[in-house]
Amino acid sequence: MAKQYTADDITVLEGMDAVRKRPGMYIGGTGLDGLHHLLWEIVDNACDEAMNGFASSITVTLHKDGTTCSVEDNGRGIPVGMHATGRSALEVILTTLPAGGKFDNDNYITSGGLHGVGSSAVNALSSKLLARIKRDGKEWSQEYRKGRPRTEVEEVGPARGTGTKITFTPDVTIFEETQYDAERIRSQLETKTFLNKGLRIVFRNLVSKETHDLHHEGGLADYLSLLMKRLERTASVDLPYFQERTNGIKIDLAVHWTTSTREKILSYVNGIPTIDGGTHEQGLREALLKGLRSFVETHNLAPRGVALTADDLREGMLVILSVQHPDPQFQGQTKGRLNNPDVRASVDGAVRPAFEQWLHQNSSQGEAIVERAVQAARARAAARQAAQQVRRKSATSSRLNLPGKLADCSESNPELCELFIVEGDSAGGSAKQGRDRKTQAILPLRGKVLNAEQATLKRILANEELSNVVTALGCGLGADFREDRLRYQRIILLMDADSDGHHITTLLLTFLFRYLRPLIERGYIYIAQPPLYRINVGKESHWALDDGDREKILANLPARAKPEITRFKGLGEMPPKTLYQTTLNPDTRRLLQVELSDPLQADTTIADLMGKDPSQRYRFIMDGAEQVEDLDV
Ligand code: 28G
Repeated sequence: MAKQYTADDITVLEGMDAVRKRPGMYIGGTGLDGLHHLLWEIVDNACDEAMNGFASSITVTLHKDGTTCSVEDNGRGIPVGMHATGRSALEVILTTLPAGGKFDNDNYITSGGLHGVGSSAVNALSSKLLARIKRDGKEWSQEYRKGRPRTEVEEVGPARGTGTKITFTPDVTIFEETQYDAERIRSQLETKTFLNKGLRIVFRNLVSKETHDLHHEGGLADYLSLLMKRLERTASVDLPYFQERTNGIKIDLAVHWTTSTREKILSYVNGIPTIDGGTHEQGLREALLKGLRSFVETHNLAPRGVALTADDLREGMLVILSVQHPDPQFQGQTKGRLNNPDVRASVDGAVRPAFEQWLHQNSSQGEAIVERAVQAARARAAARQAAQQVRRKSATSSRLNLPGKLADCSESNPELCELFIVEGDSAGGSAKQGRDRKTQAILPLRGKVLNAEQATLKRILANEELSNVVTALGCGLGADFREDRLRYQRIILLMDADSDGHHITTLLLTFLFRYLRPLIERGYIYIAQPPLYRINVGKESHWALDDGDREKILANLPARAKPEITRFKGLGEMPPKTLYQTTLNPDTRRLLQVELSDPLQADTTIADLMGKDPSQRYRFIMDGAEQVEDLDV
């Protein structure tokens, strides 16, 4: 019998059509991100059922076609009984957009207890969706096409247990790409099991016929250990895992103090990464800081002569913080910052007493944290002293005190000036002859560059090469860095294209990272890319950066061409004109801009949030620099 249409049906159709017309508004886009978003919506609902204590296991299946997904939980099962409207709860959940809910409300982030939110959007954007519910000893089934019911809710047989299973196929007419990335699914699911201690998710990939049993009894503590391994960091102190509940929020926390000098907090709210931090991170910082300060006081651990700053106490801290909040408010361009003002005090209030108690029960660990901070404070003080000496020297008469080996440029506006730091006197000579004297300065390095990672600042400044770099730049270093005194806004490392050259580059970057990090952060540091080969064909010259480049160029030459190949053994061998043309001339050279890369971005959940970087950049991962072998001791 034909179904009678009611006003409700019209609303449903309009809602489903609205989603199909503007999918981007509901799931963020129709590319790969949007496609994966469909799956997270359904998975989140299953996780909610688990987090609320009704389900203990979730199975996610990527079917053979690489696009159809199933999610199954063993929770209570979505209710299938009839509403007064003549519609089942199941159908309402799967076909109505939450009014004033998630989709037009900036604040909404996760379902956070609101069941079924988002399933309707998934339904609308699926060419086919099948819901199977087990409840009260029976199994029920309903099928949809593009969000429209194709069948009634039908009883299909008896059932053991309870639960919900949703199988959907993303609509190829909506999505640009419909093949799922299995590794992305696996890693996102694993993050869920870290954030929900004890939760078990089985991921069955029927494309590769692999099954992953994801489960982390230790929750965040396990996550932290994994990160430490990935970062190759070593713990100096580890704080056992904390779990606190206050004012309706739940806080999960794992902390390590590592031997690295960097501080890193990874935070989540309702399982969503808050990459820009927010009030929960503020509260946490305060709690840890005040806790440590009171520990220092009661145990009389304050060092003589140096003050422990907040930065000293937090150096090397690696934290994972996960907060569950019933009504999170997010802020910022990407909604990556938690903004609820009360959370700050709640987190501080919950974490501080727990931390203080731990410190008093584990005072040797506490002392180790303080000892670490004292070392950081001493290093800072030493850096300041040494830098002041350098500055005093250069303040007497800035130009007169420049290193003798520096061939300075005539221009004095730093925005227009470039400094080339060049390996070797002979290359330095060619560069001096070939450069544009108005804007390009050349500083040749002859001796060895010290590995700043393993030397004290005093030794570093006694190293002639590095101290020349510092004086040429004019901006001081460490805590006394003054950007307004910087003499060049482009600093270009020009080394031979061989392993010695790469080694010197790494050593210089290590030094810059440790003592002049703002220069890297501001994008002032570049690496020149001198060619290794010249390939002459008739009157034409091609330049190849490396062997691969050379092969590519040769392959593209006409069959009858007779190329003449010259290999430059070093920059010093290159005629000044050639050096200018290939490496110095701003119109024709290629430079790599150095930028810091956060090793934690290897974490795929965070990588998901970051765009792809189209420009050519040299990502300098500091934790990698510790592997630089020390050639200069
Ligand atoms: C497998 C894929 C995704 C779900 C449930 C369970 C209930 C539910 C879901 O109820 C409507 C609104 C508030 C009661 C709740 C079952 C209470 C009693 C549920 C899922 C009705 C939503 N029995 N499991 N929704 N509530 N799993 N997994 O979506 O009043 S959604």
